[in-house]
Amino acid sequence: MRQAGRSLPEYRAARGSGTILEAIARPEVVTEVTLQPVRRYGTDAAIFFSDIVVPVAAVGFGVDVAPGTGPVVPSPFSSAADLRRLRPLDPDRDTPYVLEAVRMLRRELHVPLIGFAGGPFTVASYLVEGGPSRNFTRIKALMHTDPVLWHDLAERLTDLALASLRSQLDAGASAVQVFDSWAGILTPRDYATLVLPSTRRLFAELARSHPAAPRILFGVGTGELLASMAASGATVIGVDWRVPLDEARHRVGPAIAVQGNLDPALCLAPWDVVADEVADVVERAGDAPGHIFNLGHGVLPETDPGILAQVVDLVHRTGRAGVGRL
Ligand code: 1CP
Repeated sequence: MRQAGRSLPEYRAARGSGTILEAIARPEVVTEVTLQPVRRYGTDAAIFFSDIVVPVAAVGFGVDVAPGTGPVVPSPFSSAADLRRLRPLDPDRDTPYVLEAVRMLRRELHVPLIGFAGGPFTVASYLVEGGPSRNFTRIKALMHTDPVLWHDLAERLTDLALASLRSQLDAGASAVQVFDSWAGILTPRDYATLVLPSTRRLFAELARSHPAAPRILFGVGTGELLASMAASGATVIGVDWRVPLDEARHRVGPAIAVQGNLDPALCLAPWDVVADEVADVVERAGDAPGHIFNLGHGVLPETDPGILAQVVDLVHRTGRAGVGRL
């Protein structure tokens, strides 16, 4: 349940008034904010508190995260010369605060910690568009006008994600999630030819260095991409609420686990409606080969924390014991 903590009063208190990138650079704040939803809800795993733009910000690309907006890039990526702004990540030097927070969490947590990074398309979209986008016109134009430059950009971002994920696993994370949140804006062919290759390399290299760590790939609106995503080397595919999980299972095939997929907006409905939907998700997920119960995307800020507590409790009572443990 990404951003499960964001709607909590204790989150604002711990985070203070600085920017999110400042909060992310303070290991004791990151540790506290990561622990809060686990404490309150008793979830079976914790998602590390950070952001997908941390590696690009740490190598000095020039990106900030604006309150109420998200990532903003005053000088967007536009030509081959901008590749120089994406030097390799040295996690010990560039993001020591991430590693310290992961180590602190490893000591505090009694459930697995999920480390994460942004997928190549989603991180590139912020760098090329200059911020959040509705139609993703600039990045699509770049992908189709200069596929060689796109390839070089995607490969640089894959190297950054790989270095970051490996460092999080080495510091004590148990699993990784790649958020290619906005990949669903692409045609299946563009995803398969322009994004899947770098994603495959990312997961292949992770499988080589950390074979035991589950690899989750997530995106929104990816119904038509699920079969392609299942060929990425991920061991778990995140599914949003638009595709029922039994149908998603058909699309990803028998060897891959699924994650999801309660509609976050449903958590604003009366409890009996929510309970029916939770039961439906658990039912459709079936048994094999694994289901991580989750929302289909992040928690909406107006969500009542009490409803989320009831959701977690219901899943624990009705889900199949042991199947969902990472
Ligand atoms: O100041 C704040 O509190 C701003 C809100 C916020 C938070 C809590 C942002 C800005 N980032 C984060 C933390 C964050 N980001 C986490 C930590 C775990 C958690 O809170 O549960 C994670 C996993 C992310 C990952 C992330 N950042 C994604 C992928 C996940 C997803 O939701 O699809 C994306 C797309 C971002 C970019 C981003 N950062 C922040 C915002 C508002 C956005 C989205 C902007 C947009 O709509 O394009």
